Amino acid sequence: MAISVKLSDAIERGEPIVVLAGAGMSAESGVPTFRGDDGLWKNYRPEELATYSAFVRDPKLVWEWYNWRRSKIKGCSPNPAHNAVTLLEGKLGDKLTLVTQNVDGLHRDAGTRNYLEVHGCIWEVRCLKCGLSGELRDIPDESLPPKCTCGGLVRPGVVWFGESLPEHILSAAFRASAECAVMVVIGTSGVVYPVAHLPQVARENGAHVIDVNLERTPISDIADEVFLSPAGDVVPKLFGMMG
Ligand code: BV8
Ligand code: ZN
Repeated sequence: MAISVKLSDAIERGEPIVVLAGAGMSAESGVPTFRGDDGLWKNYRPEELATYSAFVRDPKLVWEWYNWRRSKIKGCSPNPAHNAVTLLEGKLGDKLTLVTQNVDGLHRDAGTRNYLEVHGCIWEVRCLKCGLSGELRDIPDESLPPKCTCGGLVRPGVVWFGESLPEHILSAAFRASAECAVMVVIGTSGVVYPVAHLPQVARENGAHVIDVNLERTPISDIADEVFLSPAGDVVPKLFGMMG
């Protein structure tokens, strides 16, 4: 039984669909969200740690926070919401655009092949000096902050507050949002810009906007349909798949 006729019709007709994912997508996998009561930010203010100036001021502290976060994510696996997106990609191919604010890498673990990681990836690193980037092997706390072979300081491959998002990724996300028939927003509080603007872009271009969250957010107010339920429960049903 279709719980969103508009979405089911769009999937059947192979119309372009955008899925916009936030931390709530990974919550049931055990990844702490940013602003929930177990939120990552609860112990720290974003300005303290997720900014370039914080990193330059105290790279070891910032690296310890990212090491802690990676240790929490390492034990997490994709949940039915991630798996449903992978199945939908199998059905829609490049008609599906997944825009994720999450840096946890769980969409990749779920087998989703194409996605726009607008805030980067916690498993990637980049050298401040030579720009060399790559995957992260485990870095023992005692050897933090890691140094590149060129001697430069290595940073987490994520977008910090006050940093611009990668231009080609951001423009692809805006373009997909402006061209989609339906946007499904999953688990975001809609406070971080410029990504929080995407549902408005979709709506202004005539898309049907669906919001999945545990609570209402500013995005709920502009959505055509709001499902206040856990993503792992609702998303498979929304995409017409069980479990
Ligand atoms: C930019 C990577 C141009 C790092 C992140 C003042 C000074 C400087 C900048 C600004 C400023 N005022 C505004 C700005 C712009 C700023 C911004 O928006 N700030 C906000 C806080 C006001 N944005 C930026 O700086 C961006 N860059 O604008 O560049 C510029 C340049 C210079 C100066 C100005 C502008 C860069 C933003 C990227 C920051 N990096 N992450 C890292 O991870 O360490 S953001 C971080 O928040 C994560 O990526 C996260 O994804 C993102 C958004 O949070 P959510 O995903 O929504 O998560 P949250 O916990 O908030 O919500 C979870 C939701 O899920 C909740 O609603 C909950 O109810 C729901 N939920 C929970 N469980 C479930 C569920 N839903 C369903 N099922 C469940 N089971
Ligand atoms: Zn280097």
